[in-house]
Amino acid sequence: MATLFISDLHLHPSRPAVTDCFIRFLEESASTASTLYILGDLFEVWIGDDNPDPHHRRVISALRRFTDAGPECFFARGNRDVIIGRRFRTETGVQLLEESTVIELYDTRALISHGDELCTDDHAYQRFRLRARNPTWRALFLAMPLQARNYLAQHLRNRSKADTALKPEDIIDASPEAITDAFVEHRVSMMIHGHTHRPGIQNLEVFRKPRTRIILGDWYEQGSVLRWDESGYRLVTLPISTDDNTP
Ligand SMILES: [Mn+2]
Repeated sequence: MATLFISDLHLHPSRPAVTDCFIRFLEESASTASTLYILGDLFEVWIGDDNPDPHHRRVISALRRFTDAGPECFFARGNRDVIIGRRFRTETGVQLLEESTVIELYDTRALISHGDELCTDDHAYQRFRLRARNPTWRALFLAMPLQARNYLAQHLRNRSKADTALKPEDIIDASPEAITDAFVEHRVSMMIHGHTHRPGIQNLEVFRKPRTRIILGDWYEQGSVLRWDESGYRLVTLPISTDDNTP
């Protein structure tokens, strides 16, 4: 059985083919995966678990069918879906993770996170990040009527360049110092994260020890999955059908 990692799907009603690809991926993985880690930005925007948007409800139902079928599913919030909460957890059966989590897989200690905390050179973004993760700010936002939250979320997306970015070059990359610090602080030889939309597997040496950094890809042009089983780990891509009439 495989352990799967995904991030940065940015699911949105305007891109139904990506949502179809994700739901197909869940259906196919339900019998072949033991665990799925979703490392943030599953949704393009999340204004609260009480949003009745049919697109979101469809994704929630698909996740529920997946967890009911057997695999465990863990979710680390990204900057787009940072306020996902308890109701989402109950409805989907996924387990919510802290911002950074250390897991052990095939004798490897791995740090998993969304990855935005590593982009310390982007000061404006880090200020936004602190506010969005502040419980008081979150409670105030969630107390607003849905329509007002929708409006505010649109406004924030339009205003912040980093937040509307669809291409890797628009997102400031992780800082080398933050990467080194994270390896040392968490005493891990591996880290897995998304957010930067620059997929790849990097073999590094940090304080004379070999370390591996795996960056997950986004789901704009194709699906991107890290698959890890007894035979090792690899990044694989999934086709997104652009023909909506495909049966
Ligand atoms: Mn992100």
